[in-house]
Amino acid sequence: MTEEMAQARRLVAQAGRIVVLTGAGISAESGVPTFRGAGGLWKSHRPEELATPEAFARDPQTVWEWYSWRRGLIAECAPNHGHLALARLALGDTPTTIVTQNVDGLHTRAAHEAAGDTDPSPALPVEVHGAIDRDKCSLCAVRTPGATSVDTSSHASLPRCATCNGMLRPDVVWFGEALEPEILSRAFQVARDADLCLVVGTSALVQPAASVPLATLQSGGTLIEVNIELTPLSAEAEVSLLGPSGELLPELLDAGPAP
Ligand code: BV8
Ligand code: ZN
Repeated sequence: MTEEMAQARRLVAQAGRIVVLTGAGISAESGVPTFRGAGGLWKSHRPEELATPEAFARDPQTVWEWYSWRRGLIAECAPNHGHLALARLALGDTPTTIVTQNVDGLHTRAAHEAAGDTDPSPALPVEVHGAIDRDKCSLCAVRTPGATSVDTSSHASLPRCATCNGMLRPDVVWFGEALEPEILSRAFQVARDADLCLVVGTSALVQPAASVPLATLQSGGTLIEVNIELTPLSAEAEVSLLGPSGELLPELLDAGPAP
């Protein structure tokens, strides 16, 4: 065990209240492409181009094709050892809240898997950017479960709201759109109340999510980062564990008492 890992395990053991912020990197080992890594580009479109209300207004068919492709891909994926180690932590004795930027639903599936027939709710994530497997009406905002594959063959075939016939969209937060106020304030509240923040698999470039760990720092807490490379938050981290989260999180969180 490296000295960094031993130190990080001591910090976890001593923590009174933990917040975790995750990004696309935690789902990479499950086969979900990250935004900035290889596979982030779709048909030469950058995610920031497609994940906007402007793109949807301009060309809903292409945006729906992208989300239908991602839904199909995510449906073939499963939570990995990183998701499961975090779920076990949150189901354990130290109060822990998982805040995620991911819309893939893998933290939720890990919570149910790790909880078995006990209550999974302590491990259910705060999804600050929404969930890809839900639809929301772009007119009346009614939310409904989303179809894994959407017929994008014509504009007329795109999904419509059963309540007002408005165009349905994925229930995710697009660039330039505000996050749900109560979800955002919950994310920052648990970060302020935590004395340890685990930052896992995020490039920490998208706001306001990237500021969640700073709320823990500002209230006197400590950061541990897990990533395959250094990020803008590395300088703020007490310990940066460099490597795949699917391997490092079980080592950090599972095995026996800290040395
Ligand atoms: C808003 C849902 C205002 C959709 C997403 C200039 C400066 C500051 C901010 C802005 C600015 N210009 C614009 C903004 C605001 C903008 C923003 O931050 N833009 C960035 C690009 C500069 N933010 C917004 O628009 C937000 N809204 O500001 O509204 C407002 C306020 C009031 C009223 C009206 C409006 C909304 C942002 C949310 C957008 N939606 N997702 C969808 O998914 O389709 S963001 C999306 O991108 C993800 O959810 C995530 O947040 C982000 C991607 O980041 P990561 O998850 O970190 O992924 P990435 O690929 O970048 O990095 C992966 C990391 O993992 C890497 O570090 C890699 O090394 C690591 N890794 C890889 N493999 C592994 C690994 N680590 C460990 N193990 C591995 N195996
Ligand atoms: Zn509607």
